[in-house]
Amino acid sequence: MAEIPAPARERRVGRLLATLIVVLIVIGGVGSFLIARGRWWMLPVASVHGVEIDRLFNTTLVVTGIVFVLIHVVLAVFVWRYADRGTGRAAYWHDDRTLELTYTLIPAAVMITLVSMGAVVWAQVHSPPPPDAMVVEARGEQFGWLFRYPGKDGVFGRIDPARISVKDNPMGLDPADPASKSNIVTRDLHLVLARPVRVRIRSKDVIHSFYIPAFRVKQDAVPGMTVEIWFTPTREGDYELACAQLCGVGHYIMRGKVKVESQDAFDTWLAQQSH
Ligand SMILES: [Cu+2]
Repeated sequence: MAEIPAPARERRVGRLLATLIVVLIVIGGVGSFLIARGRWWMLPVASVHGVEIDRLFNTTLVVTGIVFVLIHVVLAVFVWRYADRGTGRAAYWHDDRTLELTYTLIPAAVMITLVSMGAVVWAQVHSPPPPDAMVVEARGEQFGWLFRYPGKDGVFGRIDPARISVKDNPMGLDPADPASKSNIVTRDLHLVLARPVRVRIRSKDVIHSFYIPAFRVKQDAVPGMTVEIWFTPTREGDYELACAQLCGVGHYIMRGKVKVESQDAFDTWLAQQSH
């Protein structure tokens, strides 16, 4: 058998290695996607807005996924097909108007479509809350969450940071304000099923972030500001509130409990909370 010339042998080894790499990448990509979906995928959605956000997320993932695969297939085909055989010269030209317009306009159209879809959902999420929404305040601190319900009169009393006392007055309610009397301060967040809720988010010290993964809700809590968000829980149950902003050594324990329940159960619970 005639010996294979060196360049041809190298090419064959190169192609074998390329095939191996492509196969490994495909196995690794598909495998890790499946494992991630089973283990670390997003929690089942439990809010009205969350459904739209998930749809947007999946659309973006599919579109960018297709582009990613296509580009790498084209790259692999070119490496394979046009590998240097030790003969000839590479072609060179510039100024190809059609090509340049194509690779500019198509990605621009795709990006503008995705961004517009995102803007629509963003506008929904940040639209004014329905008038019948209940109101609750959430305050982050190093390291935990505190909630305040306005009580019967529906008014939040004045807060005075100088009055904050861990034991007696963690929220810093000002007793001089009559509206403070009916305010109810709690350690857990209870919400009513299918009832929109407006959350006034504040911080006592540094920047925290109010994050309830199951509701697809995430909003920074900024000291000196009250930031409002609203959403509507759609499933009864217990959920987790996390801080999504690295806020200090105890960041990891900033875990709050959220319970979504019927209006009756909520009223009973609220009545049991001390003022
Ligand atoms: Cu925090």
